[in-house]
Amino acid sequence: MKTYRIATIPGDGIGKEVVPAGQEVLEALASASSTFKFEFENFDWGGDYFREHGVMMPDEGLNAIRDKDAILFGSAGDPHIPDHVTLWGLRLKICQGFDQYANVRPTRILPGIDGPLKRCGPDDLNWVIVRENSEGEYSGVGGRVHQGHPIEAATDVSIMTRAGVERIMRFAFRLARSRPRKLLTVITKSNAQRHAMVMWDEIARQISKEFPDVTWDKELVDASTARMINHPASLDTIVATNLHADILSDLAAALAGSLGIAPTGNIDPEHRYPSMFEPIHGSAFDIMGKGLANPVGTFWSVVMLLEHLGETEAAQHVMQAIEKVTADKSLHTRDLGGKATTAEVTKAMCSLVAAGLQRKAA
Ligand code: NAD
Ligand code: K
Ligand code: MN
Repeated sequence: MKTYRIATIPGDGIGKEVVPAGQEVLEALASASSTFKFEFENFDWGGDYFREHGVMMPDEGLNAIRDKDAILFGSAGDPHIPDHVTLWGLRLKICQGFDQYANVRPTRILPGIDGPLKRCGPDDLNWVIVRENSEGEYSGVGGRVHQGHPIEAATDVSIMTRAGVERIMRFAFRLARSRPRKLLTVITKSNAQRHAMVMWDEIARQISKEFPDVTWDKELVDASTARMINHPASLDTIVATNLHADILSDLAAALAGSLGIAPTGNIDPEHRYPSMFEPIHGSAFDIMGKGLANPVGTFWSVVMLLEHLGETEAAQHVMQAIEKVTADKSLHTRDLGGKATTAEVTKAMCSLVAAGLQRKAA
């Protein structure tokens, strides 16, 4: 029996509601499996930890989770602490500390969910957005001078390296090749950003030569927002910079029905460090502590975690259970127009997951 060691980091807000829900699903899965189990360790990092210790996570925190097989994360963001402090002090510290340079965001319309687009069914919207997750606009380099004075100036420098762009392009082309349509759209803004983005385009062209079986095109980021809405079926795999993909993937999640459903993986494709899986949403201050959080984004993140561990069959089981849950409107939370609570959805999900495996074993 294999044991996977999982770090859970709920963080703040509804992260504290959806991560335990995701853990319950993994426990239900393990209880019905004869080939693997999980060993969880929970880390109480986040806003409360900050109030007590002055930091979002301890300095030696990365060492405490370095030898885990994967991390299940909730959200960093507290109503009483500036967002840049919570983000850089926790989530980005882990992403950058473990060089999780590929952020992968699958998007599709699940059964039972009505997206806002007319005439757009499940077959018309099936994307994976690859976000560069280690540099670019979120490099953290910059500063402010003459703070508060009329002559104040501030910079956030976007740094792109050849090595950084080459590895994310190669990752995206490889992912596109693994999908049936073998189609990649490279998002750019090289008309206005005439240095780094021009290099980005050149590297895309260069790497494409390694993947002659992948069809690819290039699109300016502003135009791509319109394309996502007007011609969703023309897209499949998408690669974009840290900032552009951050924005496009929230749009993608909304087009697929709700921010509460969308998952993501912060992945170290070389498996040098643990990868981290999380719903794409944040702390959702407006609904926290009320049992209204949709846990489906976390369940889907659990699917990605299982895929990353190589547990493909278990991942498929959990995905099938998710699709049964979303197909049942009585299990829709308020963001989907329903009345179900986080706990009700989680309970239904756990019994489906356990039952599915038992049937398989019988
Ligand atoms: P948000 O994702 O927290 O919320 C946006 C809207 O979507 C809210 O109306 C919220 O109620 C709704 N929503 C989000 N997730 C939902 C779910 N699972 N079920 C039902 N409704 C859901 O984004 P925000 O309001 O911009 O940010 C709030 C805080 O979260 C900020 O501090 C921000 O920095 C942080 N944040 C963190 C992450 C992360 O840790 N990865 C990501 C985004 C935002
Ligand atoms: K999150
Ligand atoms: Mn975001």
